[in-house]
Amino acid sequence: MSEILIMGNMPDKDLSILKAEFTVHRAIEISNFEKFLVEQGDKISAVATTGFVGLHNNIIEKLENLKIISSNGVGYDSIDATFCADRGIIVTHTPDVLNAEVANTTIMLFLNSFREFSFNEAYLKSGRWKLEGMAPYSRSPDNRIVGMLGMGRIGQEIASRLSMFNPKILYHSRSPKDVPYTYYKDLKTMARDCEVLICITPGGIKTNKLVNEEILTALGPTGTLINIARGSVVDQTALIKTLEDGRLGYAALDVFESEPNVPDELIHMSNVTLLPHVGSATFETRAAMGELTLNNLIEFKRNGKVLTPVPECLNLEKNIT
Ligand code: 8YV
Repeated sequence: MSEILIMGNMPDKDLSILKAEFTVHRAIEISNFEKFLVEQGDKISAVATTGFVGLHNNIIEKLENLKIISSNGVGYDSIDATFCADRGIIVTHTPDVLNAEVANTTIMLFLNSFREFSFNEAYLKSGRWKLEGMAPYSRSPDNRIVGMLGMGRIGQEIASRLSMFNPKILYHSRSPKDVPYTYYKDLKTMARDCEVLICITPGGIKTNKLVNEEILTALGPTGTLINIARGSVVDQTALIKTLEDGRLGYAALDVFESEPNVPDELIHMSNVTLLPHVGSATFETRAAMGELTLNNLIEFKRNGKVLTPVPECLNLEKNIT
């Protein structure tokens, strides 16, 4: 029976499905992981991991017979997919099944920024309504100019769900897409022209700190930054600085530079909405992501095929199948 190494947590139900197909080793149950890698690393042909946990190159190097890494999550910036492809290791992820949920979370961040639900709820619960009278007005989410950094599958779902607020949608990506929105080749120009900048682009070296001080300043004192992508896409120090000195108006964030650490400066700002990386975190969507993670492993074991390889491993899959 093939042997699999599971990194991070996995629901019991998924674990028993894997146990029927593989001999399972769980990293969290291995007391001396280094010793395990030396003594048993060559037996491992598959790894199940998550976007949070990833898999370091120095572990991959020790798994000499590794063939597949199945990662739970659409983002796989915690795995060096090019390094894996060069070694003939196929990496899979879980695209599409979370598009709707992540788009819903983005709409929640968008609405909370404009209508200030968190503030209003605290206003009621702390008794201020009774003491001070009606809460102050907030801004309408309707008819805004929204700039999207990224127009992939989730970006398109966000744009479509935003349509009920009658926005004008602009987008920046490496090349124009077949979508009915206005393309901007230059991110700074788009930041200057929009009121809300939504980040939904993959993390990794290519997008590291793409949203820097210059972009945040261009977004401006009444502008709103929404980050539902990866903390690494935004320069967090510049974000705090521009929010503090009023060069940027508002921020709504689901992701941070060094999770689960969130700077106190952000926590104490009233013009900021913060979520603990819950973009896709519903029972339903996490179940679908878990199922796809397992199905990639099982298909590969039974038929030598995978369902959702990452782009870097597409050619590899053609050679396998
Ligand atoms: C998950 C995510 O929380 O899919 C992603 O890329 O950011 C999230 O939906 C995470 O990857 C699960 O490990």
